[in-house]
Amino acid sequence: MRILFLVLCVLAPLAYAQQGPVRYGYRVVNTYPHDITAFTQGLFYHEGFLFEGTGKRGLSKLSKLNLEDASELLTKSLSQRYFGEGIEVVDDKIYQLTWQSHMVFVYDKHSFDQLETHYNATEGWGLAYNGEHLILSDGSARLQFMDPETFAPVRSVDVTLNGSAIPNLNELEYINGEVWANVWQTDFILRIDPATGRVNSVVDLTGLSAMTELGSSEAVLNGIAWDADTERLFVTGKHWAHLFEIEVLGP
Ligand SMILES: [Ca+2]
Repeated sequence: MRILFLVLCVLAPLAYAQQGPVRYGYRVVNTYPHDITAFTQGLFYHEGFLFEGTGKRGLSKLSKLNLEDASELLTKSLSQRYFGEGIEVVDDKIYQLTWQSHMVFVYDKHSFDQLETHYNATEGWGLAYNGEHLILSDGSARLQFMDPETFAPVRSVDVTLNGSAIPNLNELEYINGEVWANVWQTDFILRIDPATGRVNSVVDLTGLSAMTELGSSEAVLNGIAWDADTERLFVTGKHWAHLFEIEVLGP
């Protein structure tokens, strides 16, 4: 049933992509190790390091990682009852969502000491930051823009492709004025206009998961990180043995 839903909601609109959004391909620039046991739910690159948030109860954590060898420099485990989701940095704070617990944890980015918590009314999936608001996905087609001080929603948009709402927006990244979103259980990243929710273009990462080992049946593309200083784009997946630097190729 879920597969049928995805075909109708995601793949069908993409089939008409030649009349709508541009479809981009990719090239692998570099391959790095990634912990195959990590159920990747949040990913960003900041000041020379990779930060990853993982899910599953009892295995959820926030980690600061060395890109080259995936060694863990700092880690904070969540309590057994929380399922970790998206992460993002704002100034000196790192935010971490939980899936269905409505809890948002805020840590000092240097020590991972917990500073505060916030309430999120919806499920927590992906998180990004546009320099003013945190951008949250909750598994639906909606992106919410949250005040970082209070985590209160300021506005929202529904993401559409050729007029159809695209649900299952998962891990997010804000890149040069666009929101990039993994669509859960697909090989597609949507490039979204944050003002209107319209999908400007699609990055098709078909074939990438075949270039790594997959650690479980839940191993799907999820994790986009942008190094704005050197303009490097990193992607990985849940239970993937590798993280890839990719270059997006024109249609
Ligand atoms: Ca991200």
